[in-house]
Amino acid sequence: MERSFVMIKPDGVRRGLIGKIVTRFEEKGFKIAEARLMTISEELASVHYAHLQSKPFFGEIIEYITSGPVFAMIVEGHEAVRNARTLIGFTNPVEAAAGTIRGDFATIVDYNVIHGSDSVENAEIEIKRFFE
Ligand code: DAT
Ligand code: MG
Repeated sequence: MERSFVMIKPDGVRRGLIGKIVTRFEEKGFKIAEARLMTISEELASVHYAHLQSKPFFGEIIEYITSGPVFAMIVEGHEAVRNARTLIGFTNPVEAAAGTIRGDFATIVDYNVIHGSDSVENAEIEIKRFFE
């Protein structure tokens, strides 16, 4: 069964959305294989967002993702990576359809509530990074 790495970001945890978001994954048909509440170090954050290092908002996303606990999950299911991305919605909540997690729970790209791996290869890397 395919696996993806999903993480409810600090604003989602602060706003009390863990239950609602986990429910969406369960209702869609995913198995929650592992989950943990954790605080990300600046070092881990910089590795996770290394692909955005040259962006002007890099400093802000590091500050944001380390600002409080995140809820990290390994979700399992058929085409888990692509199905999770569909459930999560487009990066910018303005473009995310209603019914998606970002479409329903976020308004601004800086605080878009949740992360999901963008490829099977990256999912395995991120699972190792956050769970081993
Ligand atoms: P995604 O999270 O949909 O995979 P990404 O990997 O391109 O998108 O970017 C990672 C995160 O960085 C994204 O969830 C929110 C933040 N981000 C992306 N573009 C941004 C922008 N233009 N301004 C502020 N934050 C941004
Ligand atoms: Mg990404």
